[in-house]
Amino acid sequence: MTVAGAKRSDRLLKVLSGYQHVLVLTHDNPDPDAIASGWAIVAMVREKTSLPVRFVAGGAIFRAENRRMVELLEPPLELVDQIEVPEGTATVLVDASPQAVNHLLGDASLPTAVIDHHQHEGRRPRVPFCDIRPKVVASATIAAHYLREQHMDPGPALATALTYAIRTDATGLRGFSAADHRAMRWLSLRADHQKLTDIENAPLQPDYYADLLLAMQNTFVYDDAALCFLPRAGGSEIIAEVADLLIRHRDLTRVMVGGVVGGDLLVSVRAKAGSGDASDLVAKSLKGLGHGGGHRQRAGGKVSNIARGERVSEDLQSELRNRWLGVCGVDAQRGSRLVPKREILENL
Ligand SMILES: [Mn+2]
Repeated sequence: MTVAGAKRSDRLLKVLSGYQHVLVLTHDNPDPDAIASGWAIVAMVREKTSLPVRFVAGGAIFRAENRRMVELLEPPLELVDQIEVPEGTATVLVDASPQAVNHLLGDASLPTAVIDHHQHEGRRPRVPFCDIRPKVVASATIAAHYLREQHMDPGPALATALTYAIRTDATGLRGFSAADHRAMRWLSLRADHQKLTDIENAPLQPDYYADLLLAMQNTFVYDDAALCFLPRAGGSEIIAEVADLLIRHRDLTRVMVGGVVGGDLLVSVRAKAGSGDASDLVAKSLKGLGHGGGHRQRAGGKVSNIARGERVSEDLQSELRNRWLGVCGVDAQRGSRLVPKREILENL
Protein backbone atom coordinates (compact mmCIF):
# COMPACT_ATOMS: atom_id res chain seq x y z
CA MET A 1 0.00 0.00 0.00
CA THR A 2 3.03 2.27 -0.25
CA VAL A 3 2.56 5.26 -2.52
CA ALA A 4 6.02 6.11 -3.78
CA GLY A 5 7.00 9.74 -3.34
CA ALA A 6 3.77 10.67 -1.57
CA LYS A 7 3.75 12.75 1.58
CA ARG A 8 3.71 10.69 4.74
CA SER A 9 0.40 12.15 5.83
CA ASP A 10 -1.09 11.21 2.44
CA ARG A 11 0.16 7.66 2.92
CA LEU A 12 -1.41 7.53 6.39
CA LEU A 13 -4.74 8.80 5.05
CA LYS A 14 -4.57 6.26 2.22
CA VAL A 15 -4.04 3.41 4.67
CA LEU A 16 -6.90 4.65 6.88
CA SER A 17 -9.26 4.92 3.90
CA GLY A 18 -9.43 1.12 3.82
CA TYR A 19 -11.27 1.06 7.19
CA GLN A 20 -14.68 2.07 8.55
CA HIS A 21 -13.57 3.55 11.89
CA VAL A 22 -10.41 5.13 13.26
CA LEU A 23 -9.25 4.74 16.84
CA VAL A 24 -6.34 6.97 17.83
CA LEU A 25 -4.57 5.70 20.96
CA THR A 26 -1.77 7.06 23.04
CA HIS A 27 0.10 5.93 26.15
CA ASP A 28 -1.43 5.64 29.62
CA ASN A 29 -1.34 8.74 31.81
CA PRO A 30 -0.93 10.83 28.68
CA ASP A 31 1.50 13.74 28.79
CA PRO A 32 1.23 16.93 26.72
CA ASP A 33 2.99 15.36 23.74
CA ALA A 34 0.68 12.35 23.75
CA ILE A 35 -2.41 14.57 24.05
CA ALA A 36 -1.39 17.11 21.42
CA SER A 37 -0.05 14.73 18.80
CA GLY A 38 -3.07 12.41 19.08
CA TRP A 39 -5.37 15.43 18.83
CA ALA A 40 -3.63 16.60 15.64
CA ILE A 41 -4.11 13.19 14.04
CA VAL A 42 -7.80 13.26 15.02
CA ALA A 43 -8.15 16.75 13.51
CA MET A 44 -6.54 15.59 10.28
CA VAL A 45 -8.72 12.50 10.00
CA ARG A 46 -11.83 14.61 10.67
CA GLU A 47 -10.94 17.19 8.06
CA LYS A 48 -9.64 14.89 5.36
CA THR A 49 -11.94 11.86 5.65
CA SER A 50 -15.52 11.13 6.61
CA LEU A 51 -14.48 8.31 8.95
CA PRO A 52 -15.72 8.37 12.54
CA VAL A 53 -12.73 8.81 14.85
CA ARG A 54 -12.15 8.47 18.60
CA PHE A 55 -9.10 9.39 20.66
CA VAL A 56 -8.49 7.34 23.81
CA ALA A 57 -5.89 6.65 26.50
CA GLY A 58 -5.79 4.75 29.77
CA GLY A 59 -4.91 6.06 33.21
CA ALA A 60 -5.31 9.64 34.32
CA ILE A 61 -3.76 13.08 34.11
CA PHE A 62 -2.26 14.32 37.37
CA ARG A 63 0.32 17.01 36.74
CA ALA A 64 -1.17 20.42 37.48
CA GLU A 65 0.09 21.95 34.21
CA ASN A 66 -1.33 19.09 32.17
CA ARG A 67 -4.73 19.31 33.88
CA ARG A 68 -4.77 23.02 33.16
CA MET A 69 -3.87 22.28 29.55
CA VAL A 70 -6.86 19.96 29.21
CA GLU A 71 -9.16 22.45 30.95
CA LEU A 72 -8.15 25.42 28.81
CA LEU A 73 -7.70 23.72 25.44
CA GLU A 74 -10.30 20.90 25.59
CA PRO A 75 -8.63 18.20 23.51
CA PRO A 76 -11.05 15.52 22.19
CA LEU A 77 -9.42 12.87 24.40
CA GLU A 78 -11.40 10.22 26.31
CA LEU A 79 -9.72 8.54 29.29
CA VAL A 80 -11.00 4.97 29.47
CA ASP A 81 -10.19 1.77 31.38
CA GLN A 82 -10.28 -0.54 28.41
CA ILE A 83 -11.05 -0.49 24.73
CA GLU A 84 -13.08 -2.50 22.32
CA VAL A 85 -11.85 -2.46 18.77
CA PRO A 86 -14.82 -3.10 16.46
CA GLU A 87 -14.28 -4.93 13.16
CA GLY A 88 -13.01 -2.61 10.43
CA THR A 89 -11.29 -0.24 12.86
CA ALA A 90 -7.89 1.22 12.08
CA THR A 91 -5.86 1.72 15.27
CA VAL A 92 -3.34 4.55 15.23
CA LEU A 93 -0.81 4.44 18.06
CA VAL A 94 0.69 7.85 18.75
CA ASP A 95 3.69 8.74 20.98
CA ALA A 96 4.06 5.12 22.10
CA SER A 97 5.73 1.97 20.91
CA PRO A 98 3.74 -1.17 20.00
CA GLN A 99 6.33 -3.20 21.93
CA ALA A 100 5.68 -1.19 25.10
CA VAL A 101 3.03 -2.21 27.58
CA ASN A 102 2.09 1.31 28.68
CA HIS A 103 -0.94 1.61 26.43
CA LEU A 104 -4.38 0.06 26.04
CA LEU A 105 -3.42 -2.18 23.11
CA GLY A 106 -0.69 -3.75 25.24
CA ASP A 107 1.61 -6.01 23.27
CA ALA A 108 -1.24 -8.36 22.32
CA SER A 109 -2.20 -6.84 19.00
CA LEU A 110 -0.35 -4.68 16.50
CA PRO A 111 -1.80 -1.31 15.54
CA THR A 112 -2.56 -0.28 11.97
CA ALA A 113 -0.30 2.75 12.21
CA VAL A 114 2.49 3.95 14.52
CA ILE A 115 3.59 7.59 14.85
CA ASP A 116 6.29 8.00 17.46
CA HIS A 117 9.66 9.43 18.39
CA HIS A 118 10.82 6.97 21.07
CA GLN A 119 13.76 4.68 20.47
CA HIS A 120 12.38 1.32 19.44
CA GLU A 121 14.06 -1.91 20.34
CA GLY A 122 14.95 -4.25 17.53
CA ARG A 123 13.19 -4.21 14.21
CA ARG A 124 10.56 -1.71 13.16
CA PRO A 125 7.06 -2.99 13.82
CA ARG A 126 5.51 -4.67 10.78
CA VAL A 127 2.47 -2.48 10.46
CA PRO A 128 0.78 -0.92 7.40
CA PHE A 129 1.97 2.59 8.34
CA CYS A 130 4.99 3.42 10.46
CA ASP A 131 6.57 6.82 11.06
CA ILE A 132 9.14 6.63 13.85
CA ARG A 133 11.59 9.51 14.11
CA PRO A 134 13.84 9.20 17.18
CA LYS A 135 15.67 12.40 16.17
CA VAL A 136 12.75 14.76 16.85
CA VAL A 137 12.08 15.85 20.43
CA ALA A 138 8.33 15.28 20.29
CA SER A 139 5.68 13.35 18.40
CA ALA A 140 4.01 16.75 18.14
CA THR A 141 6.70 17.78 15.66
CA ILE A 142 5.68 14.91 13.38
CA ALA A 143 1.97 15.68 13.84
CA ALA A 144 2.51 19.40 13.11
CA HIS A 145 4.37 18.40 9.97
CA TYR A 146 1.34 16.36 8.82
CA LEU A 147 -0.94 19.37 9.34
CA ARG A 148 1.37 21.53 7.25
CA GLU A 149 1.56 18.88 4.54
CA GLN A 150 -2.23 18.88 4.46
CA HIS A 151 -2.42 22.70 4.37
CA MET A 152 -4.49 22.67 7.54
CA ASP A 153 -4.91 25.50 10.01
CA PRO A 154 -4.60 23.92 13.48
CA GLY A 155 -6.51 26.77 15.16
CA PRO A 156 -5.24 28.39 18.37
CA ALA A 157 -6.13 25.58 20.80
CA LEU A 158 -4.41 22.77 18.91
CA ALA A 159 -1.46 25.01 18.01
CA THR A 160 -1.06 25.87 21.71
CA ALA A 161 -1.22 22.19 22.68
CA LEU A 162 1.40 21.24 20.08
CA THR A 163 3.68 24.09 21.19
CA TYR A 164 3.39 23.08 24.83
CA ALA A 165 4.03 19.45 23.85
CA ILE A 166 7.29 20.26 22.11
CA ARG A 167 8.42 22.56 24.93
CA THR A 168 7.78 19.97 27.63
CA ASP A 169 9.02 16.91 25.74
CA ALA A 170 12.25 18.75 24.97
CA THR A 171 12.98 19.10 28.71
CA GLY A 172 16.33 17.53 29.39
CA LEU A 173 16.82 16.40 25.81
CA ARG A 174 19.72 17.79 23.89
CA GLY A 175 19.28 18.78 20.33
CA PHE A 176 16.20 20.32 18.83
CA SER A 177 16.35 18.97 15.29
CA ALA A 178 15.78 21.22 12.27
CA ALA A 179 12.27 19.72 12.07
CA ASP A 180 11.54 20.73 15.69
CA HIS A 181 12.65 24.30 14.99
CA ARG A 182 10.50 24.45 11.87
CA ALA A 183 7.47 23.12 13.76
CA MET A 184 7.99 25.60 16.61
CA ARG A 185 8.24 28.55 14.25
CA TRP A 186 5.07 27.54 12.43
CA LEU A 187 3.14 26.82 15.65
CA SER A 188 4.34 29.92 17.44
CA LEU A 189 2.49 32.16 15.00
CA ARG A 190 -0.73 30.27 15.65
CA ALA A 191 -0.58 29.49 19.40
CA ASP A 192 -2.39 31.42 22.12
CA HIS A 193 0.55 32.64 24.17
CA GLN A 194 -1.60 33.85 27.05
CA LYS A 195 -3.02 30.34 27.45
CA LEU A 196 0.46 28.87 27.19
CA THR A 197 1.55 31.07 30.09
CA ASP A 198 -1.55 30.13 32.09
CA ILE A 199 -0.75 26.44 31.57
CA GLU A 200 2.86 26.86 32.64
CA ASN A 201 1.75 28.65 35.80
CA ALA A 202 -1.07 26.30 36.74
CA PRO A 203 -2.19 26.42 40.37
CA LEU A 204 -0.53 23.67 42.42
CA GLN A 205 -2.29 21.42 44.93
CA PRO A 206 -1.15 21.69 48.57
CA ASP A 207 -0.10 18.00 48.32
CA TYR A 208 2.42 18.86 45.66
CA TYR A 209 4.63 20.64 48.18
CA ALA A 210 4.48 17.68 50.53
CA ASP A 211 5.44 15.33 47.70
CA LEU A 212 8.36 17.55 46.84
CA LEU A 213 9.55 17.75 50.45
CA LEU A 214 9.39 13.96 50.81
CA ALA A 215 11.22 13.52 47.52
CA MET A 216 14.09 15.79 48.56
CA GLN A 217 14.37 14.02 51.92
CA ASN A 218 14.51 10.63 50.24
CA THR A 219 17.11 11.37 47.59
CA PHE A 220 20.52 9.79 48.02
CA VAL A 221 23.64 10.66 46.08
CA TYR A 222 26.33 8.17 45.03
CA ASP A 223 29.15 10.04 43.30
CA ASP A 224 27.44 11.62 40.29
CA ALA A 225 24.38 9.32 40.38
CA ALA A 226 21.27 9.75 42.50
CA LEU A 227 18.46 7.48 43.57
CA CYS A 228 15.14 8.39 45.13
CA PHE A 229 12.23 6.23 46.23
CA LEU A 230 9.19 8.35 46.90
CA PRO A 231 7.32 7.30 50.03
CA ARG A 232 4.15 8.21 48.18
CA ALA A 233 3.22 9.23 44.66
CA GLY A 234 -0.16 10.67 43.73
CA GLY A 235 0.52 9.78 40.09
CA SER A 236 3.23 8.92 37.64
CA GLU A 237 3.91 12.56 36.89
CA ILE A 238 5.40 13.49 40.26
CA ILE A 239 7.98 10.75 39.66
CA ALA A 240 8.96 12.24 36.30
CA GLU A 241 8.87 15.74 37.71
CA VAL A 242 11.26 14.91 40.55
CA ALA A 243 13.60 13.22 38.07
CA ASP A 244 13.54 16.36 35.87
CA LEU A 245 14.35 18.51 38.89
CA LEU A 246 17.17 16.30 40.15
CA ILE A 247 18.95 15.99 36.81
CA ARG A 248 19.31 19.78 36.77
CA HIS A 249 21.62 19.41 39.81
CA ARG A 250 25.02 20.68 38.71
CA ASP A 251 26.94 17.65 39.95
CA LEU A 252 24.55 14.84 39.03
CA THR A 253 24.67 13.11 35.66
CA ARG A 254 22.24 10.21 36.17
CA VAL A 255 19.17 9.93 38.35
CA MET A 256 16.55 7.29 39.02
CA VAL A 257 13.29 8.04 40.83
CA GLY A 258 10.75 5.39 41.78
CA GLY A 259 7.30 5.42 43.31
CA VAL A 260 4.31 3.14 43.65
CA VAL A 261 1.20 4.02 41.65
CA GLY A 262 -1.76 1.67 41.63
CA GLY A 263 0.28 -1.28 42.92
CA ASP A 264 2.99 -0.91 40.25
CA LEU A 265 6.45 0.50 40.80
CA LEU A 266 7.05 3.23 38.23
CA VAL A 267 10.51 4.63 37.64
CA SER A 268 11.87 7.61 35.76
CA VAL A 269 15.48 7.76 34.69
CA ARG A 270 17.39 10.79 33.42
CA ALA A 271 20.91 11.01 32.03
CA LYS A 272 22.76 14.14 31.02
CA ALA A 273 23.98 14.18 27.43
CA GLY A 274 27.26 12.29 27.23
CA SER A 275 26.59 10.37 30.46
CA GLY A 276 25.05 7.21 29.12
CA ASP A 277 21.75 6.25 27.59
CA ALA A 278 18.77 6.58 29.95
CA SER A 279 16.66 4.04 28.05
CA ASP A 280 19.50 1.56 28.28
CA LEU A 281 20.10 2.29 31.98
CA VAL A 282 16.45 1.72 32.87
CA ALA A 283 16.13 -1.42 30.72
CA LYS A 284 19.23 -2.95 32.36
CA SER A 285 18.19 -1.91 35.86
CA LEU A 286 14.78 -3.55 35.49
CA LYS A 287 15.87 -6.60 33.50
CA GLY A 288 13.90 -9.64 34.63
CA LEU A 289 11.80 -7.50 36.99
CA GLY A 290 9.90 -5.30 34.57
CA HIS A 291 10.16 -3.21 31.41
CA GLY A 292 11.67 0.12 30.52
CA GLY A 293 12.47 2.35 27.58
CA GLY A 294 12.34 5.88 26.22
CA HIS A 295 14.95 8.31 25.00
CA ARG A 296 18.69 8.74 25.47
CA GLN A 297 18.22 11.42 28.12
CA ARG A 298 14.79 10.58 29.53
CA ALA A 299 13.30 7.16 30.07
CA GLY A 300 10.86 5.33 32.25
CA GLY A 301 9.96 1.85 33.36
CA LYS A 302 7.56 -0.27 35.34
CA VAL A 303 7.64 -3.26 37.65
CA SER A 304 4.08 -4.55 37.77
CA ASN A 305 2.16 -5.60 40.88
CA ILE A 306 4.93 -5.20 43.40
CA ALA A 307 3.04 -4.67 46.61
CA ARG A 308 -0.22 -3.95 48.26
CA GLY A 309 1.04 -0.92 50.13
CA GLU A 310 2.21 2.43 48.85
CA ARG A 311 5.87 1.89 49.58
CA VAL A 312 8.54 -0.11 47.84
CA SER A 313 9.75 -2.95 50.05
CA GLU A 314 13.24 -2.70 51.56
CA ASP A 315 14.31 -5.79 49.61
CA LEU A 316 13.26 -4.38 46.28
CA GLN A 317 14.82 -1.01 47.15
CA SER A 318 18.17 -2.57 47.90
CA GLU A 319 18.01 -4.80 44.82
CA LEU A 320 17.31 -1.78 42.62
CA ARG A 321 19.96 0.29 44.39
CA ASN A 322 22.59 -2.37 43.66
CA ARG A 323 21.49 -2.65 40.06
CA TRP A 324 21.37 1.11 39.59
CA LEU A 325 24.88 1.64 40.95
CA GLY A 326 26.03 -1.31 38.84
CA VAL A 327 24.65 0.02 35.55
CA CYS A 328 25.98 3.49 36.38
CA GLY A 329 29.43 2.03 37.05
CA VAL A 330 29.49 3.58 40.52
CA ASP A 331 31.20 1.71 43.39
CA ALA A 332 28.90 0.24 46.02
CA GLN A 333 28.79 2.73 48.86
CA ARG A 334 26.55 4.31 51.43
CA GLY A 335 24.71 7.12 49.76
CA SER A 336 24.80 10.61 51.16
CA ARG A 337 21.63 12.60 51.48
CA LEU A 338 20.96 15.21 48.82
CA VAL A 339 19.68 17.46 51.58
CA PRO A 340 21.53 16.70 54.84
CA LYS A 341 19.08 18.67 56.95
CA ARG A 342 20.92 18.31 60.25
CA GLU A 343 24.22 19.53 58.77
CA ILE A 344 22.53 22.48 57.18
CA LEU A 345 20.94 23.50 60.47
CA GLU A 346 24.18 22.97 62.41
CA ASN A 347 26.04 25.23 60.01
CA LEU A 348 23.61 28.09 60.32
MN1 LIG B 1 6.62 12.24 23.37
